[in-house]
Amino acid sequence: MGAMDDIRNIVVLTGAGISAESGLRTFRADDGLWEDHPVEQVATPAGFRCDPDLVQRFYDQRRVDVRAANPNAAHLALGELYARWKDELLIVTQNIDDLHERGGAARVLHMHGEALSAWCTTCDARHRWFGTLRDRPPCPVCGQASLRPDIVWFGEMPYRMGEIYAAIGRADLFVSIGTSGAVYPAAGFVEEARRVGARTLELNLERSLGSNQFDETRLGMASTLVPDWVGEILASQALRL
Ligand code: BJW
Repeated sequence: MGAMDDIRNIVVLTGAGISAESGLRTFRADDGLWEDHPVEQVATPAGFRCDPDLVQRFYDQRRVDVRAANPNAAHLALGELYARWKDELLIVTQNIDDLHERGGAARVLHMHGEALSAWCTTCDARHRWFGTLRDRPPCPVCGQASLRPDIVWFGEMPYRMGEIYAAIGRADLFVSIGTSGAVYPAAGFVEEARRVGARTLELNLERSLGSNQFDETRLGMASTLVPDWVGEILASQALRL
């Protein structure tokens, strides 16, 4: 994109596409997660009430998959940006994996929850969780067998929205990586970024639903596009210092 020399504060939004090359399936592709598991069944509170065993098994398997995956070049590039960027950088992810953290990004907001977290619906405690939930283990705090995946399903309020909108309000650049733009409120962040005067850049395999709202769209694989963009933005910072 054009002159990047006056960019200080950056908000990066990521989606399933950034983890696709780490072997984690996206949702809406032909071979995506929703192909085998209808969204109403596994990603809504009603689906959980209707068949908790099926939903717990689905997320038990997602937990296994996340632990087996490794960060790819896109996560690592954002980790490097995190280490070297001197002004504000906030990574907001819709992903429930921990590949940003393992790629070196220390501060990541998981707006749709985390695979490796369990939430007790009795006492509201959250626990880092590596095992299964389908066998109904007791909550380590209150002892009740009421742990569910700490995941934001459709109709539930995404996490940390106040912090996210505050960061967008300060942003000079908003970058969206590997998301189809099908799910709100994340799909509306680009509009908010434009409203506050930030530049907007999309890095994705194909045009997202909100693609026409971005100042610039670059199409390709995240493992190529993200390191290239990180190289550019770090070079612009070096020129400024
Ligand atoms: C690559 C690549 C490579 C592939 N390199 N790229 C306004 C209008 C209409 C509806 C609503 C609205 N506001 C709210 C709603 C309702 C609803 C919603 O958005 N519905 C839509 C279907 C329209 N939203 C909600 O309910 C949200 N809550 C909410 O709004 O609360 C307020 C409220 C509460 C109560 C009442 C009323 C309002 C909650 C949304 C929760 C989403 N949860 C999920 C599942 C949980 C996590 C999990 O199981 O992992 O989150 S759904 C699923 O979609 C998951 C994802 O985080 C999310 C986004 O998907 P993502 O990441 O974009 O993946 P894909 O597969 O769609 O796209 C991948 C992209 O990558 C593609 O474009 C590929 O091309 C690309 N790609 N390989 C680069 N190598």
